[in-house]
Amino acid sequence: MKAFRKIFFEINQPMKAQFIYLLILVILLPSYASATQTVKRNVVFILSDDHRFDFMGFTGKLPWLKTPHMDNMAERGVYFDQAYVTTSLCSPSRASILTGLYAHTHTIVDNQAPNPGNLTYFPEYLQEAGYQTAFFGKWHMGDDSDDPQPGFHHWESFKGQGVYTGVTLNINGEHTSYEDTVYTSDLLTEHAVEWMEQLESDQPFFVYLSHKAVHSRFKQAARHAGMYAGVDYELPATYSQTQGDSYKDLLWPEWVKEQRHSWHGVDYMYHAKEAVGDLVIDYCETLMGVDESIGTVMAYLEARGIADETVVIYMGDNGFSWGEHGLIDKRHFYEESAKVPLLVTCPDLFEGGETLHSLVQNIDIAPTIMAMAGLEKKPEMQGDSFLPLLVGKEVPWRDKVFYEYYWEYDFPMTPSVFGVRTDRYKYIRYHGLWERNELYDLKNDPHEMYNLIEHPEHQDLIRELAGEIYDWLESSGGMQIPLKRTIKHRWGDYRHSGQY
Ligand SMILES: [Ca+2]
Repeated sequence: MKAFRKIFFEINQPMKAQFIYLLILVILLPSYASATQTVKRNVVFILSDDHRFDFMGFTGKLPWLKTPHMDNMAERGVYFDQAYVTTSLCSPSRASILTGLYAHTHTIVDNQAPNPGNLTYFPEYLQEAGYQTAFFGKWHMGDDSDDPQPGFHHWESFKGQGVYTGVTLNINGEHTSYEDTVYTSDLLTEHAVEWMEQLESDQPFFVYLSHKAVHSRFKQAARHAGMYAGVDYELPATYSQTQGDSYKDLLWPEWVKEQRHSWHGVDYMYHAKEAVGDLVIDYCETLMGVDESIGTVMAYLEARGIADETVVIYMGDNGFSWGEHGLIDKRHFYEESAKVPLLVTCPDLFEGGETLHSLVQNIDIAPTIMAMAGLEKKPEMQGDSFLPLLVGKEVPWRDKVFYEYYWEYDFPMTPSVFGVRTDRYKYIRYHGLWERNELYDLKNDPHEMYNLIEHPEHQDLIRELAGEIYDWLESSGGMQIPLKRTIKHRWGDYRHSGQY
């Protein structure tokens, strides 16, 4: 001690200050470290294609629908009943999930738009943090390629939309074709489990299990064929208004009437004369394969003893209309198109059985999974981590979500759309055609039946919401309408087939 005192008093003043600072740091460091130390959670992210938000057993929307494993997730975890995509279309939404960016920022604004080559996918940050990462299934984002993508140690994918049976997988650069008897949802799940099984136990892992299901043309696993035979699909409240002229009194835009008889309308769905109810049954039987995939993953995690500590997220890439407004499919900004299922479980982190009403979006997935790994989101990311909401922390959160969809050459019946949705109102603004816009009061009109766009008492609100759309676009580099080079015959347009 004497020697220490001697040295301490003999050193000069600046050195003394430094010494004291270091001493304080040494004393404080252990407690600081334990306060900020975050467990690197294992994360399994299961993404389905075109699964709308309310077609799950526990929502009660369809009394005959069975999704026992989604129901189980809702019981074990949190169900977000206000989860939206920022663009309701496969490629833009997938790019937003992977980057945390809006479509006008990442620029993959439709299913044809090329990858700009300058995007960073959040699993790349997980790799840097020591994670083992793997991708299984549908990529379908920026170019029609099945090549391995950055961010994944293990890769299994197929080109474009993929197929339900007899798939050819690019597995880490090598192609393997499977028999027609092999159902793609099962195969991808099996491979994801096999990959988790071979990992060293001390490596944190991230699995991105990305189903082809339930995209059209729907094809159920053989074991699920006929399970809903004979059930009744109750047509939605807004199904019939464009059969005649009653939509005019409700102030619906004309494009909605026009689209009724098209690839994406109930009177000429996929250019065939089919009944909505029959397709809904195929869709729901196909969904059963996704539900069982969740069940298989959960059973594996249970068997390994890590079900409570692992974060499992189930989400859809966009919603789907089944007859609402006389439409099928997605792209537009009505609820069933823009809203997606979102379920999260991790019993070690938060209790189950809760429904959260916060407005969350696909751009929040990257920051949230990074937070699960103990990482801060990157400053350029436009979404936010909803981890604090899951664990019940009071944090400032957005009170509105924005929406964009850019007109596609292949499906010209849906116009470009910009929109904003608050907890009560939705304003939809069309771009590039002679058309009225829309305002809905979702509290009093959950089916989006009564367009309030002309109501005098709502003009101030409409004007304010229009301003907020422009504030959002201006502040995020979205004031240019993206134009992509497209020289081909239109794919989904029977009126102008064979024309450039
Ligand atoms: Ca999709």
